[in-house]
Amino acid sequence: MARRFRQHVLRPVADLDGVWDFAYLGDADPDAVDPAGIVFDDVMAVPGCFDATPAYAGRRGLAAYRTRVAVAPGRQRLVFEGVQHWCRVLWNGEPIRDHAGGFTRFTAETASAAGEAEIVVLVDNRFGERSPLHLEHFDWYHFGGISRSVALHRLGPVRIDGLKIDTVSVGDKRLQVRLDYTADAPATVPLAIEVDGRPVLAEDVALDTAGSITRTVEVPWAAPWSTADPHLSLLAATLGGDDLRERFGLREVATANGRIALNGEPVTLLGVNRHELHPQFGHAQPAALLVADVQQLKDLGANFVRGSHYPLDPLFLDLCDEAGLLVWSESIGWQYPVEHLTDPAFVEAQLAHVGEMVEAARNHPSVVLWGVLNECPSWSEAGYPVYEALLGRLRELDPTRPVTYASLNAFDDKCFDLVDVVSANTYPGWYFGDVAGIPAELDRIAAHVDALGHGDKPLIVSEIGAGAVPGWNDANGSLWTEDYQTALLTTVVDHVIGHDRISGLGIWVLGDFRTTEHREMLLKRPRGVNDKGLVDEYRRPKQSFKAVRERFRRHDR
Ligand code: ADA
Repeated sequence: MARRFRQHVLRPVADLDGVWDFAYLGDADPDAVDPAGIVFDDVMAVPGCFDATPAYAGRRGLAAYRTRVAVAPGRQRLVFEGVQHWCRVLWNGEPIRDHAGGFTRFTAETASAAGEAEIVVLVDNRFGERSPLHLEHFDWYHFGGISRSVALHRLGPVRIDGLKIDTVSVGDKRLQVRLDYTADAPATVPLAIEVDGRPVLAEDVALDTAGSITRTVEVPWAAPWSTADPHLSLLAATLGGDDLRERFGLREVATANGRIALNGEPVTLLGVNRHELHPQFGHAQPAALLVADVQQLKDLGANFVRGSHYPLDPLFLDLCDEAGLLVWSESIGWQYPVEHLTDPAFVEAQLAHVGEMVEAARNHPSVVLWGVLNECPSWSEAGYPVYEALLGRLRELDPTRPVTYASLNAFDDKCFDLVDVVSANTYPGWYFGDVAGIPAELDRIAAHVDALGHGDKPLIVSEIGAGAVPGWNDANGSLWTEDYQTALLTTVVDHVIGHDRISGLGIWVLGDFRTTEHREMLLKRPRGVNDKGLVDEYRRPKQSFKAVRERFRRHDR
């Protein structure tokens, strides 16, 4: 899979990306499908979204993907970086894993004899019980398919299953490294850790059949990671014949006196929300597009990007690490209704999904904030325990980063006491009020948050924006024109830059993107597209891009 470094050198890994056999099974029930009877009469790219291709555009149903791979005997682990929305993995006709969620890495394991193995993945992009995290009314198109890379790992008797690298102290250049492992049997094996090719630890360790090893190591040569100088290091761990490498940056993120601080320095987040969507690729972002998006963010003068509204491609995070961009990583969500939010099956699925998000993104220095549940009922008593559970899980999994969520309406919100950073979505000048009223509205939100007693927490305006049909203007400068969008966004940026209370801005949104097929939403979205982008869905800049860029860049200097 496309990453900016190799994760395994010792462990044999086969890249399964390419073109797989494909069959569209439509209304079929996955439990009733006989894998031997599937007629694979087509092909599909992996990674790829089948319903982003012309032949299957707009289809919702079950699809089957198949590939064959030569395997050496022993334990095999398939690693999926993301499948939309639900899938069942079959190895030589036997189901070995079901997964719901999309956007996160999961694995499927089996033991196999030598020879050729057939891998079939049943992929379902329908809404319903199997996919409690996806609801049709969300404001984006839920493309389906094996949307991120797939690899096959051959496992030995000892496996490194995870590596967590935390900065203990930037000043003392000290790290805490936690290595999670599984082993076929208790054994004493050598453990070695190198950072940037220099040995920092070598010892024998007694392993159980599963456990964690935590050590503190020092990296005196490593420079801190910052937005201006995003210095990165590579840590390589080997344990009893297996290995895993992760890249990290020495950096600390904290909140104090109403600001976010990076390595002790207050930083104002200036940037955008970003969807991983494209008319031709759906959620499967080619590397060229991820590189282009990062170029565009840098060109804009942004230092911040919110992954709205789901976990981002690992390669995008690698590129943000290198570019010194600050990322809000968010679990999937969009205005879940109270009754859905409080369904135990949903909460269970969200907790698992949040765990997968953290596992995949925790070593990226660019990720400075964890977020959950965009615009959900944080105004309701019933919603509170769900926010508490998910934010609590984030803190438990990673106490080193602040947590937040984007509130639908700051004035009704009941969950701000649960976060480190208060984030408010608001659309003055678009869904209500006018452009002239924007500064007063933002100040009103800040004053309200302070009056609630959260004056010490940083405040981010996590969404604000206006629709603009690309290329459209009229003599009145009305809604949907590029002129109107530009006037609104420049008013916002001019007010937020230098504001003593607002410490972050996420413009809604970097690029236009296809909205859902839900009629109520479609009627509010010309061309079926949410067109609040600074660039259109093919990343062609609108007038507002240039105006915002001029302001963000001026601030940078
Ligand atoms: C909300 C939501 C976004 C988008 C936006 C809009 O704030 O969080 O995903 O739907 O509104 O364009 O109206």
